Amino acid sequence: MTETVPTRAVVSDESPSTDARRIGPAHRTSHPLASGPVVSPPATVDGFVEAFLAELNYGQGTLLSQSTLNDQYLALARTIRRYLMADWLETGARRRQAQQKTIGYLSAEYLLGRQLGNNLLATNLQDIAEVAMTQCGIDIAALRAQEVEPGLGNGGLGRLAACFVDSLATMDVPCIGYGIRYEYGIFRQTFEGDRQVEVPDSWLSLGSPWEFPHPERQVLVSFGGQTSTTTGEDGVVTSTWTPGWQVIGMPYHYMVPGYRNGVVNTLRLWSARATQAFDLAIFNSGDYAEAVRAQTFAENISKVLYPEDSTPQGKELRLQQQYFFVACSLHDFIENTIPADFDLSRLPERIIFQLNDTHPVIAIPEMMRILVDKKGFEWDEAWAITRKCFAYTCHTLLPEALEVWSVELLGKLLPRHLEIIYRINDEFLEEVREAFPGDEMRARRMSMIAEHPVRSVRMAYLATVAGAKVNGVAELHSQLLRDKVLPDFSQLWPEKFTNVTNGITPRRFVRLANRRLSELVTDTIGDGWVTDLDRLRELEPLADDASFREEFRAVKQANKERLYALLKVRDGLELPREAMLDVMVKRLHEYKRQTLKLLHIVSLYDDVLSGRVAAEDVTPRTFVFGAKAAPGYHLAKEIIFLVNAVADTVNSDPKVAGRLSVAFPANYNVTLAEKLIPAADLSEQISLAGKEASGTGNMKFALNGALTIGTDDGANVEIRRLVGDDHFFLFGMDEPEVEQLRARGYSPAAVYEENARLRSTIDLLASGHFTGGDRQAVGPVIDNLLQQDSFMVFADFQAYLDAQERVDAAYADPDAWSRSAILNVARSGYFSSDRSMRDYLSRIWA
Ligand code: F58
Repeated sequence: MTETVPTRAVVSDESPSTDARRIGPAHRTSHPLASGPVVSPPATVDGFVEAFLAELNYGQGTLLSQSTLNDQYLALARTIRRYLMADWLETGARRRQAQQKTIGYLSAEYLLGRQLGNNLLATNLQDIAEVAMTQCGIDIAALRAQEVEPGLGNGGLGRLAACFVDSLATMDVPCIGYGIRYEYGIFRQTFEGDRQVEVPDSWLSLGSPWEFPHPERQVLVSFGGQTSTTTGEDGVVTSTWTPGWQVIGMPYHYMVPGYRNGVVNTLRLWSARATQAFDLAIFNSGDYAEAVRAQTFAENISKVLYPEDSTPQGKELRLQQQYFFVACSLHDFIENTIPADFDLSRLPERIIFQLNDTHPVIAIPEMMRILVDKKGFEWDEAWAITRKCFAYTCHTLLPEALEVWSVELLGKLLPRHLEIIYRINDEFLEEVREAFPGDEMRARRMSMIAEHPVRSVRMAYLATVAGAKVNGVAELHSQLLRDKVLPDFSQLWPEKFTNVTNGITPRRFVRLANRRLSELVTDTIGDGWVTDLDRLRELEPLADDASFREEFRAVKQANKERLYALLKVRDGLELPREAMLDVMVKRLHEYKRQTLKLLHIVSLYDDVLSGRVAAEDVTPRTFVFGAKAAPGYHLAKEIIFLVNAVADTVNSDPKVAGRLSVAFPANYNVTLAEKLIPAADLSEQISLAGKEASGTGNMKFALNGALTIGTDDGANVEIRRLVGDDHFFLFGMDEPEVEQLRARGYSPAAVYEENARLRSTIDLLASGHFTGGDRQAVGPVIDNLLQQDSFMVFADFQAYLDAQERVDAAYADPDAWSRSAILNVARSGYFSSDRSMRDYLSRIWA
């Protein structure tokens, strides 16, 4: 049975100022239709057309003949929603009844990608919708293109969250994804004069048909103020927090449909609102800016993803965001999701909050505050409960990426939480001293409070101490996390540490993005692979089948042509039809080494310019980059400039025409990834060994039949082991070699002096050849490489070039290449996020 009315009034313990009577439960009617079930429109073309026109007429308030493309897109989205609604309500009701353990996925990012195609796929309505739209005289492709993807994430971490919630719905596991509904997601990247310019991403401006605001579930969140302690007659000291200011968290619900299984889970994203829209008295006095000051201040909290944090205000805003969304989420689960009379000492039976990196870690002291200050638990019991309610996933190996918050800021914004952290830390350090008597250095190393350069809280340590489990995201990463990042903790609690190798959803990244390959695979082995990706193994024997290889190559070629047609319209790029497509797409970061890829291109070009190699002997290649640089990361932006400058020169030089082309389409995002990845021949995964936690792009490429050129890093290690050495181009130092070189003393200048090819490549770049003679324009990147090269680009340069020669040789034999590509697909089933979820369920959430 489904319910159509809310069952409970939902206001916070500290009631928001909104009139509670108006957001309480409705009067329950006794009308026989009131308790459902909700009926979906018929899954027929006529049923679809009727529902669509109803949405257009009654939802958008327009006639088909008068409607704009956007009207039609919104009506189509709402039509698909209708088909999901009954399942959504039913899943919710079932979950409330079953009272199973729920996964509360706490993530500051969800990089969802477009919803329309995914939801049509999940409901199996693709064909019906297409015919229905044609009957209405509408090209469904134009409506798909109208959707602006919600870019509520930065990169792999955010996309991983989106893949995980997809898999959990497909596996019918209760999960609520909690996060922030940023008004502006990751910036839209444009290039001006080859330089990155960031434009706000107003993804909501044309309407957002996939979200459902729920003002009746709003929550009040407090900040600032001070704490005071009182000692009761029994001698028990209690702390009281008197906050300085508050904001309202307003939830928006999004459907997370499983793949054709009738399950729809919920993603609940919070938007910040002021407790008072404006001050009427000040407004009437004529000071309009001052009258809305408080509102602007409050609403800034969910305004943008990753506000620039180089200023103190920016830092504070980030901490506000983090506390805001976890406070809302914990409150939502404890007060509004589990029954009102639930015995909270049994909370770990009902919830495990998975901390997606350190951004939500402030949830730990918040849970303690709720249990001790609000619910009256003794500290020790509250701590025992809290330790079972959280698990922590780390996504980095870069020490500078481990978040810390200054004690000053935390104390100002969340004074009670700081007290709680201090007590957790004191008790934890006691435990350390007991386990390692006399080892005071160890206790200091393990303290959650760092003393230098400023007194700060190490959020990863707090998460490790409180978390029931701590995991890395690929085998190598988990090992380095244990041995290098958190060695003291893994000695103390070896059983706490585990690995779950990342995965990706085959629904979006194969079935949806690569329809041609999906059809070929389904025609060959049936469609079971979509939810059981290991079945791709059945393709292995087909690698030796010439006609299958032929079909496989035709799929790749068609995907390339689809990409080139898109890039022509989207970016004005003309790319040759017949060339190896060599792709490097990921966040721009020095450790990922986009510069190494750039040096490869420049060296090939230099070979031709200098006459060392005849142009006819160069394997035709098209290099595609996609990357955004964090707005405050200056060197990364210089690298983008240089890639664009090289692209301009190479593309317009007749000496390499038809041989080398470089494309850098702006604004790489999920939508573009879905077109690029299925077209790629070669996947570039060339981070310095020991720096990439896992990578997930690497998995997407392998599953779509690209071969990888990569270092022994992150999940590359597992990809290579599974697909086989012969079908993966490994190069460069491994992690121990990197460490040895660093210990010996690494001098990039010495490598430059010794390697003539490197010298020639760098000299050509430095000469200003690519920047209209301007040598200064290349200075920042070249100087950094020559003088620092923190990620050892020069050290791996020669090995990389050698491996690229092996790539060329392999590509010259289309049959052998296709065989390898097919084996990559067949052997990559392990990288389904369904498998990752099974691993989380058995190793962490059990
Ligand atoms: C990524 N992290 C890792 N962080 O780099 C990648 O290896 C891994 O596969 C992926 O997580 C999923 O586990 C990542 O995307 C960020 O975007 C940070 C967010 C906070 C600011 C700094 C970047």
